[in-house]
Amino acid sequence: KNNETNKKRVGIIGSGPSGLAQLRAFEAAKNAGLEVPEIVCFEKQSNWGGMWNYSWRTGVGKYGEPIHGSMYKYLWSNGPKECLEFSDYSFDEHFKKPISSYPPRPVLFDYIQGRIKKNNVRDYIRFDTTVRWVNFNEDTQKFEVVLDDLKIDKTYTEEFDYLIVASGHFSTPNMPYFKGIEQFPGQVMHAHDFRGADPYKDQDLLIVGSSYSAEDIGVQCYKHGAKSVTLSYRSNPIGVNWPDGVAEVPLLTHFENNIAHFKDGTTKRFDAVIMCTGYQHKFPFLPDELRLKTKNNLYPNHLYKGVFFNNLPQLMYLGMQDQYYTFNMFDAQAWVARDFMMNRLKLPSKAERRLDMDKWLEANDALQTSFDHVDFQSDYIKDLLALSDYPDFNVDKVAEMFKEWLKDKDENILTYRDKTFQSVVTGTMAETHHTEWMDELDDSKERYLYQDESEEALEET
Ligand code: FAD
Ligand code: NA0
Repeated sequence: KNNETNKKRVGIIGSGPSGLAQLRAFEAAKNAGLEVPEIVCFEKQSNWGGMWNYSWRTGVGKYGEPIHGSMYKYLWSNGPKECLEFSDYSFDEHFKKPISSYPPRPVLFDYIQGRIKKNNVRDYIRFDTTVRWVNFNEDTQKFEVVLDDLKIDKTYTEEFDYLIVASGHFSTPNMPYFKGIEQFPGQVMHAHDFRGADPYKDQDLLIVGSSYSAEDIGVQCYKHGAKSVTLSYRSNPIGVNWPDGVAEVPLLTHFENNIAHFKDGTTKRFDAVIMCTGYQHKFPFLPDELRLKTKNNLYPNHLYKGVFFNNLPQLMYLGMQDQYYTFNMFDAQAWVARDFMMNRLKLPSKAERRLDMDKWLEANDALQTSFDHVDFQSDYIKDLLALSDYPDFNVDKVAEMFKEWLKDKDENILTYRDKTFQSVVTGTMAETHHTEWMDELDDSKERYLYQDESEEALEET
């Protein structure tokens, strides 16, 4: 009994892939017979999965909270699934058969849930609960977390010894202003509110930005029948071979009614504008001294090993980096965080941690090409893997796959999702999907997983 009351308490904010990785890490320790702390995970949505839990809503949710989701219909993985595979739960184990390398959102959502559905992990999560504020009490050395139970409209406070921030950072739009935009007669929105290409059929669409959202939303709108797609870049164009109907132009300078003017002096009329201008790291529930302040980059400052807040390592952040690696990186981070919380990993002094971060920040500053970025994040993953018993995987091979992927996109942005890769976890070669991506307009799990079988069955009868 006494032992129970002395148990350390861990609070986790968010049950997206990062928060779920933390729950899984503790579950793995528990299954190995170790005593784990008391864990509570808070999730403001009604279900887990974070970004992968698609919401048709935009603006605010049914309880008036800002909608977290930025994903949309017809979203297919933008990198090979072999680059994000959990090394403790393979795609083979989940789907029981090889699948293609670029599954649609519902299929990856299903995969994320597979390994945790087997245990009672759901019991640790309080859904429809928003973390409203956090205070660190210097006297007790505990976090006082103010929570809103949205369902019954009740505010309460709980204390934790450790706090994990896994609230994501692709949810709060960075929305620039362009002169004359207030007079633009068509729809102007941020990628965060984009829910699918259908409204842009037969329209002339302007997209501002030159990163993943711009590329993917542009290609999707082209695929689903936009009349034209114009991508406007600030620093560098995406620079792939675009099909007829898609073009890249320099930065938008201003609007005159429905005419956009660009830096090179050209103009074009548009029906709608989508700002694919990135997101802000936003933690409205954290006070100044605990808040991570960073832009989207591969090594946010002040996080030792990319996880521990250097001024107060009992505060940990997961998944705050820009991401080549995703699910497997969150796992590697969560395992390290777990070992610290279970006294299996000792951290060096604050000054030593500072030196380590400086080394990484310096390397980060020197990066130039996308290949350099891949290598940097691969080195970071290797560094993490050496610190815990998260099952090792061949990071160099994954890095090669990322580079293949970058080349494939350069070669043909419309067909790269038809390529296949080999798993570093099981050695399984991916299947070719039954329909080429450009012709596949249905992204449901049922069609993705079963259409080929039912077609085969039909042919046999
Ligand atoms: P999230 O998935 O964002 O989850 C954070 C969770 O925290 C959410 O459930 C949220 O509701 C909860 N939360 C936030 N604030 C609070 C609060 N105050 N109180 C309680 N709960 C809170 N990655 C890939 O690997 N492949 C892809 O194809 C891919 N496509 C993407 C497409 C889009 C449009 C976007 C935006 C991202 C994409 N990503 C992709 C990256 C994606 O961010 C990661 O895969 C992953 O979802 C990050 O996990 P996370 O748990 O860190 O954050
Ligand atoms: P993201 O593309 O939403 O991906 C997030 C972009 O915005 C940069 O091109 C930047 O230009 C531009 N930008 C910012 N401010 C601007 C301004 N004032 N004027 C013009 N352009 C501006 O965001 P970022 O941060 O990558 O790029 C911002 C995440 O979502 C990614 O991690 C990605 O993995 C994920 N995602 C995945 C998919 C799929 O898997 C689809 C969409 C998004 P500059 O000048 O700074 O280069 C299918």
